[in-house]
Formats: sequence, C-alpha cells, structure tokens
Amino acid sequence: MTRARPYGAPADQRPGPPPPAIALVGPPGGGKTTFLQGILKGTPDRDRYGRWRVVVDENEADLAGTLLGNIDRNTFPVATSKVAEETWTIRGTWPARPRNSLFGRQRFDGGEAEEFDLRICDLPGGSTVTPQRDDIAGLLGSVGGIILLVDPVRMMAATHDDRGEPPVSTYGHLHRLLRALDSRLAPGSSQVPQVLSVCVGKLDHPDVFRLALDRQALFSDDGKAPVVPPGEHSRQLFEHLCRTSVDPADADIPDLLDTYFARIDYHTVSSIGLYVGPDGYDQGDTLNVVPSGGTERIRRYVPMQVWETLLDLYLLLPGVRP
Ligand SMILES: Nc1nc2c(ncn2[C@@H]2O[C@H](COP(=O)(O)OP(=O)(O)O)[C@@H](O)[C@H]2O)c(=O)[nH]1
Ligand SMILES: [Mg+2]
Repeated sequence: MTRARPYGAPADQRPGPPPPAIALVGPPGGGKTTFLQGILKGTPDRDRYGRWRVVVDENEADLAGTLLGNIDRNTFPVATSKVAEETWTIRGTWPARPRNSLFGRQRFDGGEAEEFDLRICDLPGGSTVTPQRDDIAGLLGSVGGIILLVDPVRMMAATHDDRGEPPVSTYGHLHRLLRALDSRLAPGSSQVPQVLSVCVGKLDHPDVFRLALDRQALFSDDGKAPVVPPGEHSRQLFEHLCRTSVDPADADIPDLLDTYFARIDYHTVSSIGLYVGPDGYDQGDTLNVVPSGGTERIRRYVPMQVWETLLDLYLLLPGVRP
C-alpha cells in the first residue's frame, strides 16, 4: 500500500522499508478466496491477539466489495476465472498485557499499531502454476511468510468433488510452486528463507470434521465450537491426510516441505466455521452449508482460526520479533 505523504513534504522523506508480507497460496478451488472472505468477516480472539482489521486500499476495494456482498448473501465466492493478484494491508495492535494462549503459546505486549501485507495469487480452477506466466516466483520471492492452504476435501476419496473438473493435484501444484521459489534462491543456499504455514482448510466439511473427530484432534474450550489446535495436532492431521490421500503422490508432501523450509507452522481452519445458532454451538447441529436453489448457502459465517493462522505466522517472520 502506498503511504500518504504530506503535500509539499521534501522528497527525501520517503517511506521506510516495505512492510513485512505474507502470501496465500494453494491449488485452485482450495479455498483461498473464501479464506480472504473469512479474514474480512472475522476477527481474532481479542484477549489473545488484540485488535486487527483489513485496511482496504482504494485499488483493492473491488475484491473486498464483492466479498462483503457474498458475506451479506451467505454465499461462497464465485470461482476465479482469470489470474487475480491482490494485496491487502493487515493492521492492528497486540493486547496491552502479555498472555498465554489456550494452546500454550506466549502472546506479546501490545502498544504501537503494526501492519503487514497479505498477498494472494489466485489461479483459475483447473490450471496449474506456470511460473513465467503467472509471476508466482515474483510473488513468493517478495514475502517473508507463505500460507499454504491445503484442501482436505480433494484428498479424501469419499468427498472427491463432482463438479466435472478434476481437482488439481496438491503435490503437483506444490512442486511447481517450490520450483518457482527455487528460481529466486541465492546460489548455494539449501533451504528457502521463507517461513511456511501449512493450513488445512474446510474443517467444517462433514467428512473432514469426522476425520478430525476420529483422530481425536478436536478440542473445545468451554462449550465453544471445537478446533484443531495449531502445532502438533494440526501437523498430525495434515500428515494423515497426505498419507491417505486419493492421490498417492500426496504422501510425499511432508518430505518435500521439509526439504525446502527450515521453519514450518501448522494450523487447521474453516473459513466459514461450524454452524453456531442463536443458543450457541450445538454438537448435534453443526452443518453450516445447506443446499439452496441448486447452489449452496452458508447458514452463518463464523470463520474459525483464519486470523490466528495469519497472525501466528506474522509473529514468526524474520525481524518482526526479537
Ligand atoms: N465446507 C467448506 N467449503 C469451502 C471452504 N472454503 C472453500 N470451500 C469450498 O471450496 C470452493 C472453492 O473455494 P475458493 O475460495 O473459490 O477457492 P480458490 O480457488 O482457492 O480461491 C468454494 O466454492 C466452496 O465450495 C470452507 O471453509 N468450508
Ligand atoms: Mg479464488
């Protein structure tokens, strides 16, 4: 985002270094635009993360406007039909006092407003990354952190999508992304400098939710909707999905990631959340997507762990915290 400069201010008062940045990537149809919609709709837990919001630049207002419209109508975003690149500014302050998070992670002292960029390169459904054409290498090389949104639905046989288009293979997509990143690597470095956040999406999907339940990965705080905690539980769920994927190549994803990244964080999210009714969360009535006139309607948007994924990764970026 371009910062405003007082009119007539000397030209040498240039803005400082660019803010830290995070890229959101993942196979087409994996939920990236819906994740952005979740960021726009949701807020992080204020006690643990403070106050954060998206600052929409005039040039990006189109996308935000469309997503707000979807939220009003309780719909998913329409599928991307051309390559779309967007940058959002995320700005906020941490809580005034340090606290321990539910999952034992320390939060930092608050104070001054901080900001960073969230960048997305959204490819149309069915297409694979072509580094030269999509300039994905430029995008990945320009950020300190990468959120890889993993789509569990396409990995699970029982829930293979039936929209006619075969889903792009997760391993294939990732392999191309990493090769693109490789092209920006300083000669001689063995691993890429970016911090990776592996983010399993669509937790609300009945089959994904059942899997998490069966694997005893779900934890609930005081009658609230259950979540898969970040870190070890999310990593185990992710590795299980890879190992048992309908695409046998996916079994090699964890090794591939370890080869490239020195630092990996793990989260599990749902951009729409489980259904929470007027009387709160009810474990007998969790389905949040219902059929409506030949399409799907979301009963109520309660994004889950999307802000947490973003802010946890921000804290891991080089130079953000001593
Ligand atoms: N159940 C569920 N479905 C999701 C979620 N996020 C995305 N989807 C589904 O995945 C489809 C593609 O999502 P989209 O955000 O367009 O993916 P993109 O191509 O990566 O931007 C949507 O139309 C939904 O059907 C989620 O959190 N829960
Ligand atoms: Mg999209």
